[in-house]
Amino acid sequence: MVQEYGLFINGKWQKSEGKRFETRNPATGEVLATFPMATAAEVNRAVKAAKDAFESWRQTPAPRRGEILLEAAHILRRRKEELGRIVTSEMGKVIAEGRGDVQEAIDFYTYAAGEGRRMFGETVPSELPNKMCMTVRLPVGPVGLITPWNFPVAIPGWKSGAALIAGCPIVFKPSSLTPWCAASFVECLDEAGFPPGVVNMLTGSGSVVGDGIVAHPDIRAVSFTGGVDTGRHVYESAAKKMIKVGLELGGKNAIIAMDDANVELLMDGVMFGAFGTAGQRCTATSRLIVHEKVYDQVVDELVGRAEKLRIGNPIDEKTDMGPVASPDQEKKVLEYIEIGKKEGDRLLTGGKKLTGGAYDKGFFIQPTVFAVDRKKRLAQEEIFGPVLSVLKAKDYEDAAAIANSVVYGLSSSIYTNDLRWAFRAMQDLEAGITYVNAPTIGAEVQLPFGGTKETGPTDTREAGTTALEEFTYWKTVYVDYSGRLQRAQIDTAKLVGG
Ligand code: TXE
Repeated sequence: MVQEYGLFINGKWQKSEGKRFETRNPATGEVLATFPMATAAEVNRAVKAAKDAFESWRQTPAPRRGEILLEAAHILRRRKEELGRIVTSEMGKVIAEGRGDVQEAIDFYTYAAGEGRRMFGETVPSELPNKMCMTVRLPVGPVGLITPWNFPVAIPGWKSGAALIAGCPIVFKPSSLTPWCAASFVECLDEAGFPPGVVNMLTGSGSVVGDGIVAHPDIRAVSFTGGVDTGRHVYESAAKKMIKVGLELGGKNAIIAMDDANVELLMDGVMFGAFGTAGQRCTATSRLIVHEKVYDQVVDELVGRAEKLRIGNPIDEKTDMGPVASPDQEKKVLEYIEIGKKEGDRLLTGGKKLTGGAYDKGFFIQPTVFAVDRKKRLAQEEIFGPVLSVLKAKDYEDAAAIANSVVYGLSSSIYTNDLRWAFRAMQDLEAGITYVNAPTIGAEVQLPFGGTKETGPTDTREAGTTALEEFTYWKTVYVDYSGRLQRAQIDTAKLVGG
């Protein structure tokens, strides 16, 4: 029996008036569960529940909110193996990464729980006597969280952890490819004891549910991760209401390999960065920019390593790379492979859909490597699949110029043992993240995560100490205990004898 889920509104799983859709395993085609397409009226109901819950949630002391988050982290830990398997079954990443996806949510909830006892503001001296000045963070109100399929527990974990500790009730819409992961995550939040209305989840279409949440007058901030076109649309819609928007929209991340790089270490990093999660991470290594002196050696090793990867069912511990997540993803990646061939890029290995036997049931694509010229589409556009473009550079300056020649700016990396190049990369690469001697993936939750250029506006950052920015505003407070009117800028002149 395939499980049938409802919508989670006001602390209860509820039946929907909407049509139903099913979610499938991208490795086997098996139907996993069915979900409702929420209607516009149900969007309104969820937002109303969040709005009604706001008053008491904002007044719940932040350390108390933190205790519920910590409880959620414990529940997620208890269910980690089960949730990891759900991630792998529904999204297709290998099981070690499925567990990692859940671990990221556990880590962030643990971190965010502690934030409930910090949430630092500032106290600063006043220019007048017997007067105190400080800043405090306040929650913006009910917020919308719209998430993609590639980190189906981790990204909802980041967004909801920050919103909830800040004091904002959430209306959460997951990707229609991974609603089972989202529902299982929400079950954990429900068990942790968030009051009714504080957590709401709606499944359904981008146009009805996504747009409906963003445009709703009572939604006071939106956090979105997904494609650039959708992100731009969300940004425009939110701008009309003058609300805060956090956007994380992908990348075209590069590793620079200098001529002194440790090639073994580089290969380990490139394999994980380019083919981990079948290349479907916003931080995936999509370009490898190699110093001309080591180019031939690196390309040889790379092809050998890529051809050794074991492709198969991601639930099998021995599998190195699973399928891509959906027929649309498969189509898009295969189209890019054709574009590469048509534009004259040199196919070094891979380039085909895997067929025969169990492969016929899923969306398996060979790990693919192209030698690419810097202006070609494969060197410029996000592919979001197991396709790596290798480019040749004359020296560090040339490599950095190639790295920066794309519209995105999420992650970046350099492999070198020369301090000069490492420090130059830290300052020169136009990206929100730079790794030294590690691949472009591997974010830790206690540090900010986000990008520049078309990856998204730089004023918000998920995770880390900056996570609260998306969901809070600063209130400046002046307390005058002098017992008389003191005029800033006017009475201060007297203090200096004016
Ligand atoms: O993303 P969408 P998709 C990139 C990647 C991928 C492409 C498309 O290149 O191939 O985007 O993926 C919701 N208003 N990334 O189609 O459509 C939608 O239901 C509000 C990079 O999955 O952007 C889902 O919940 N919301 C990325 C979410 O937006 C709307 C990760 C993302 O879906 C909406 C994923 C609307 N009008 C894909 N329409 C990354 N940065 O890592 C859709 N949605």
